[in-house]
Amino acid sequence: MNPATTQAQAMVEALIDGGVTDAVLAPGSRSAPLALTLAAAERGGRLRLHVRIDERSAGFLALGLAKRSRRPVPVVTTSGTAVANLLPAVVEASHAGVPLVVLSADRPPWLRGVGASQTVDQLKIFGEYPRLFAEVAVAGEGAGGPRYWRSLVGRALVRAADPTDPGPVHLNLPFAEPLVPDTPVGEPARGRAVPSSPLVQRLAGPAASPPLSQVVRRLGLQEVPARGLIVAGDPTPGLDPAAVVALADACGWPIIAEPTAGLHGAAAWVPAGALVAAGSAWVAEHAPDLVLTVGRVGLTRDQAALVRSARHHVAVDAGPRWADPTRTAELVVSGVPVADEQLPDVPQWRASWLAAGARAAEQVDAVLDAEAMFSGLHAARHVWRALAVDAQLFVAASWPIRQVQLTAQRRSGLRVLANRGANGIDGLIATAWGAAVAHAGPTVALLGDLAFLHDSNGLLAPDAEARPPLRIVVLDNDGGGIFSQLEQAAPRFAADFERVFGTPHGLHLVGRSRLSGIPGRGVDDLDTFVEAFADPPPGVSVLVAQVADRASEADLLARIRAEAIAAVGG
Ligand SMILES: Cc1ncc(C[n+]2csc(CCOP(=O)(O)OP(=O)(O)O)c2C)c(N)n1
Repeated sequence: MNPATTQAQAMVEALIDGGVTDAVLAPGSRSAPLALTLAAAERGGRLRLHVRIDERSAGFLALGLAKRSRRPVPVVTTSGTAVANLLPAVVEASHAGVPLVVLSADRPPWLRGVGASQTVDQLKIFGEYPRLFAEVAVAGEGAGGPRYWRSLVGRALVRAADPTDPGPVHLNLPFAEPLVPDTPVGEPARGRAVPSSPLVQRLAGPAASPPLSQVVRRLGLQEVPARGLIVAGDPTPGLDPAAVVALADACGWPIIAEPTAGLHGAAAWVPAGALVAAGSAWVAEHAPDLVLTVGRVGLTRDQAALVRSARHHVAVDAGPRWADPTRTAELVVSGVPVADEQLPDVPQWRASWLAAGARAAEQVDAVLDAEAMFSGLHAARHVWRALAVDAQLFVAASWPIRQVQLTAQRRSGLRVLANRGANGIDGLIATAWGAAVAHAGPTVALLGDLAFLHDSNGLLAPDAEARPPLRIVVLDNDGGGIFSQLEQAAPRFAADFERVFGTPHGLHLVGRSRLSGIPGRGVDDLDTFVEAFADPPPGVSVLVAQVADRASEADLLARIRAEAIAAVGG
């Protein structure tokens, strides 16, 4: 089967699974993979297909079908002005809140803007009218495959039919040749032409906290699984950490949390959770039956693998663009579920995760304590331990947040923030300054040296402006340390690594602070760091920790990982 037809089959299968009963089509060549698949589906009695010559009429026909049936109805066109002819129907669908699903075929990107026939700019061609627009990857090697297509179609259907804001959605589908298969297209069938996974569904409207029994029934389960796990990332608006703790405690589930989740004080919180997730053999033996992700997860690849390992995945997110980077969620709920029935009592499940976490955390401490060099991990561990309960920690979303995640111990208090929306290393001093002004206690910002330099103008404030109690701790490893932990650090890239990734600068950061009138101090060993950290000057100040070189830090991390995985039993 050619890739375009495989993709069309997976997408049509997902549409049918998502409740689509009718589809409208206008003829064309680029849309052939979808046209043939829809015709085969109709032959198999799986949907009704309606054909019109004029795309404008096709659009309105689909609108009428969707309006009356209150079900999403796809309209399929070829590329070029065929798509433009759908605008009136899309506008009406947007204003009237009708779930019209536009599937426009397109030429692949390499045939655009070069005078190829019937090729116009179709990206966001309907402007702000659709509730969701996606340019779909060209099918083929590395394009994501059935899981991606099913996830995307599932999202589009859920968004189109969102009870609080229904409306049109637009998927632009570049198809590369060959557009037709050698043999007649078979009818799409679950588990035959394409491997299937459950299609994502959304339960209830915004901010609703559903009963847990309702959630598990929707997954097709008879009872709440004892082997459940919560993986909590950066909280999206409206998510209450206390509700996560209540659910975990009621169900006896452990929690693996990213630092900004606000869950590091919970009894269910697994210390060094990211390292437990890295113990693949241990995780295979303890594969959860249900993973509940809360907010935006995605700090480590091991955590993503853990989410993928679960039999069922429910995402908790109140937003219209819910987080599901693994594209495995079967169900999206807007609020943290509330436990509402008698749950199985399996105390050893949570205990085994907590014990694995304790073993991993012990190794982290043992390796750091035995290490002579002063690293960012040592500094991050100390900052976490030493901050008062009313303090706030603002942490850069690159290596520093991972250093915190690896070394954090269970503790009370301490609000942890980061710019996790886009994980940029820009504007961090000014963001921390703003957060410090809005916070009643002291604030510490933990940044790398590149992040510090990126926003060194953030240190500038006119004389009359407030100086909040803000300590900016710079972990200075002279360049981007995170890159030493990624694939580009492999020896075969050594000739270019420092120039294009590491970007050392050799600058004196204390001097840079003083230039802006901000008191600064530099330290280069743990004891002096501890002593300086305990004694901040009033107002805004900078403490530069000259830590080990980037390669040594990466080596230290690798040793910690290996020791922790061995201790976990992975
Ligand atoms: C605005 C912006 N530019 C580039 C990046 C890509 N990036 C991610 S981490 C990083 C290096 C960060 O270096 P540093 O702040 O010194 O922290 P370290 O990794 O050494 O701890 C870069 C350039 C980004 N996230 N945001």
